[in-house]
Amino acid sequence: MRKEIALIVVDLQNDFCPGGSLPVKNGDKIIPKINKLIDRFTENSLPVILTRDWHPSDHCSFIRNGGPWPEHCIQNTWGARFHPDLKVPKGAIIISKATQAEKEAYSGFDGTDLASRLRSLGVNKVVVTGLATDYCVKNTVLDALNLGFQVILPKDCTKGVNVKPKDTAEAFMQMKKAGAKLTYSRFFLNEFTGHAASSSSS
Ligand code: VGL
Ligand code: ZN
Repeated sequence: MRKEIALIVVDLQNDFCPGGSLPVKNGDKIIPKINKLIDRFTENSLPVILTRDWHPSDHCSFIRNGGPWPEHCIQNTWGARFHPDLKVPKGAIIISKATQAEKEAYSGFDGTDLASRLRSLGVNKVVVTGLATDYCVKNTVLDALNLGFQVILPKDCTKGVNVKPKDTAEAFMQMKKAGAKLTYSRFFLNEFTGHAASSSSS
């Protein structure tokens, strides 16, 4: 079976959820919906990619070093772990990003081998979910489009930080303008059933 579509779950880590150091309001509420997507991709032997923010303890994005953010997602700490409710499947591909002290990287493609991993799996379309809509999700989606991948974005499977109140709404508009297909996970899953059925019968 060709694996033309992959699921990308961006940064669903403890520090970005309530109780973490850089919490996205209701960030954990999207997890059950993402788990449903993970189940469907796994059942159909389709790739599931999890990105994680994976900073050294002296990362440049931290306020202490002149950056905009409190310390978060420090390598091998509780805050950097995936949220315990997330059903990380066996065989998931884990992509660590922003691993160098002096370099910020919001996109899962920035400084990683994500694009070549996807291409070698025959993937040309990605479904992007996770945190945060207005930072790492947005940058991952825009890079994916620039790299020639089609992008589906289920709006109910992502949440934003909203440093400014309209940031998430603006991020959705920007991603749509750039060519992402915005939808909701229930609509996507309905179409996906057809996709999976037709590819297994051919
Ligand atoms: C993120 C702020 C800082 C994100 C990562 O995952 O959206 N936001 N580092
Ligand atoms: Zn970060």
